[in-house]
Amino acid sequence: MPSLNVMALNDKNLKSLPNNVIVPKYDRKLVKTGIVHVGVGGFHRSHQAFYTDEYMGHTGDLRWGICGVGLREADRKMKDILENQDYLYTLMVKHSDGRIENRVIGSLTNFLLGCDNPQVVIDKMAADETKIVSLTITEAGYNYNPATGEFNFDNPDVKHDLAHPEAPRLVFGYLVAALKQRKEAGKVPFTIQSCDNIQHNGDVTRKILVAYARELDADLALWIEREVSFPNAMVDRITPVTTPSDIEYLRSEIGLEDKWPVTCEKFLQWVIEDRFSQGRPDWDKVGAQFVPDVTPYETMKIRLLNAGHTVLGMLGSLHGYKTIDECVRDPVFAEFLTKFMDEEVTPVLPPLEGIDLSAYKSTLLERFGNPNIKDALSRICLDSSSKVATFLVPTVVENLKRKGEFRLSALTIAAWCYYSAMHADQAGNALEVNDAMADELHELARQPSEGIPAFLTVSSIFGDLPKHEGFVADYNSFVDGLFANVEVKSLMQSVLQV
Ligand code: CS2
Repeated sequence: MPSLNVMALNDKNLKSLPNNVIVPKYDRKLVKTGIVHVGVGGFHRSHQAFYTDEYMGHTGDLRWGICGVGLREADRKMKDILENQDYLYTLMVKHSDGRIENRVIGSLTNFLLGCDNPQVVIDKMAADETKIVSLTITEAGYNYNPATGEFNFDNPDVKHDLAHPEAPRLVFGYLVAALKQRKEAGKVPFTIQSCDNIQHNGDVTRKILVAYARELDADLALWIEREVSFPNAMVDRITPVTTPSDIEYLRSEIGLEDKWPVTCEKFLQWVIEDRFSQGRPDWDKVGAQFVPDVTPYETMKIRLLNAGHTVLGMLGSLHGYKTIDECVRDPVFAEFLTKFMDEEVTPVLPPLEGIDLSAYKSTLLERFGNPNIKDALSRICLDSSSKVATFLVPTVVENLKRKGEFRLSALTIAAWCYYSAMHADQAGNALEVNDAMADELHELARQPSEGIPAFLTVSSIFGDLPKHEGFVADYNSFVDGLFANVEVKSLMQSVLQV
């Protein structure tokens, strides 16, 4: 059999790629850069960059190309790969029946690395052409206390940035420096659009950015508060980590050499508040929704999907499962997830007019069960200190207020305590830990759990939870069980039987 001719991904080869690869429908040379995006990981590339590519192809409105920005040395690999590929990459959409749709995305036009030259990034954000600066910096990147909403000024990088506003390390320094340029030039500001899984992500961004700016320049802080738009949004598309076999599949099965493709599910959703001070792509022409208030959508998504992931991530990891689909194929895990969604989350969700919640929940089970997605629990358990605080604790707090159910959440948090203490599953196999608070949590989780457990006293994550005797009692009994080597699955079964 003749071997497949492998083509490198770049502009020159776009026209000659195999027929089963979808390519941009517009002339990339004509694309202007209207968006600067900080945090070009898998999610940005499967979501906003995809929507924008689709939008430009559908409408021919080419003002909205995206300049990617990475701030840290760790982003250099992405910059180098994208630069070599003329900023093109392949989105591998994995359907649940095994089909893979391969599509080259053309909406990225450039990539700048802040740590190489902060001023270049600041100038790009401040440039007239830039209408939107968008962010996927992860929940942990917001550097705030989810329990109080306050910005963390103790972070050494924040201290550095306040002392060196011309050469910041964190995104807040960049945004404030660029907005300062706009203000001083008498220009209107760009819109700041958060695309992270945080409730009221725009409001949170505004609050912390204004607090940060106030430390540098009170007038600028007032101007930001008054003039800058921070639309809230709900974002959704499950995007697992790219594996070497994804890269190999493209090479050997399709004949395409892409050094960093992105894989994702077919499903996607983007619900956005329509508050953009300098215009925006009509993303609604390609499936996004603009609404006056995104609250019900984001609450539903964060508390069901993201928290559901966390529940499976913690319990599944202890049991020895590796992926989300593996968990939901286990009837005990599937039943546990369903009960968690129905009995702990649903009763405390805000009113959701026009949304069929039962259909949403069954779609979630289907999405989690997609056998081709293989979403690793190690990805789900990354940065758990931010995720538990934003995805799960608000549900527990609401239930405690309303005398609702919380035992499934308590078991999940107990499993996280075990995970943090042992850095291993119940059979002793090492688990990956990737969390800024890992050391602190490791210490606290190992302390004996009589009375108020040390682990729950991290107030930025758990707020007032340790004050609730009922919650603490359940939590302690689960922790005791896990440390006495009662299998996590039998604890789950005992909760399900009640
Ligand atoms: C996941 C999310 O990281 C996580 O814990 O729940 O990345 C999730 O896959 C996305 O929000 C889906 O839209």
